[in-house]
Amino acid sequence: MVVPPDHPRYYSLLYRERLIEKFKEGIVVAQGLIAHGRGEAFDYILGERTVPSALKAEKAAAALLKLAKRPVVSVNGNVAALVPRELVKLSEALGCPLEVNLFYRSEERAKKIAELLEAHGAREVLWVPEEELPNLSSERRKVSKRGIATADVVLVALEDGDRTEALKKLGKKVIAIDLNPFSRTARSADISIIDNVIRAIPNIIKFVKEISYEEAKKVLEEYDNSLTLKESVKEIREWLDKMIEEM
Ligand code: PTJ
Repeated sequence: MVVPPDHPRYYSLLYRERLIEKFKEGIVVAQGLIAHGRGEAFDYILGERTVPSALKAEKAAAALLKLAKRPVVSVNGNVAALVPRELVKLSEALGCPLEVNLFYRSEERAKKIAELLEAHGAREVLWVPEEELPNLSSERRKVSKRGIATADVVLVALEDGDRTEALKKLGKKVIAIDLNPFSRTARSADISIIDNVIRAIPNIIKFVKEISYEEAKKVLEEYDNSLTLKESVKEIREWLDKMIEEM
């Protein structure tokens, strides 16, 4: 379907079309369409914008990624469909690999996602797992030796809480992008970005390019994830109060 550019919900409809297209191509799973709907609902009550607390978390994420020795960006079906070019730009800015890691894993699907990222210019996409994470029974346990298995910082988006907890048990730092501030992922990550991946990834790229090593250290020293997470819920409350006043 061609989305009319003057439609008031143009971008929302455009991203839906993109997900459906990638669903038909076998990149996104049907469950991913449902997950996107939940994300849209949270985005709506955030005002479909990057709230101040999310921007703070995005800067902290850029700082942590910049200071990491072996960062890696984990990619699932939805993220690959929504922001393939931006994922490639982020991996280039950090000089780190992209790793396909799927909850509903099949080799065919993992390969298709890697090919999509390569078609957008990715130089290194890890998609053949050689190892398994302990403390995790889902397909997400399958990881690459040169990627998540040996990474010190892992960026994940649209995740289940189990893997975040398993990664943390291994001593890795986890940055999670999730529109739901109440999710287990958001509550267990080291840095929780309550924002749409569509806005979050470009913001992180911008901060990675701008921030110096000295500033990165300072940003992390001052950053408090639990406080930032609480602020995001307060920002939802303020937005809803504003909506009530306008009714
Ligand atoms: O591609 P696969 O096989 O790895 O499967 C991917 C899905 C998304 C199906 C899988 O990870 C899943 O089931 O995720 P959940 O448990 O539904 O969690 C998804 C979370 O992401 C929810 O908390 C949503 O609110 C949130 N979310 C949805 N869309 C976005 C989002 N967060 C940020 N940006 C979005 N665009």
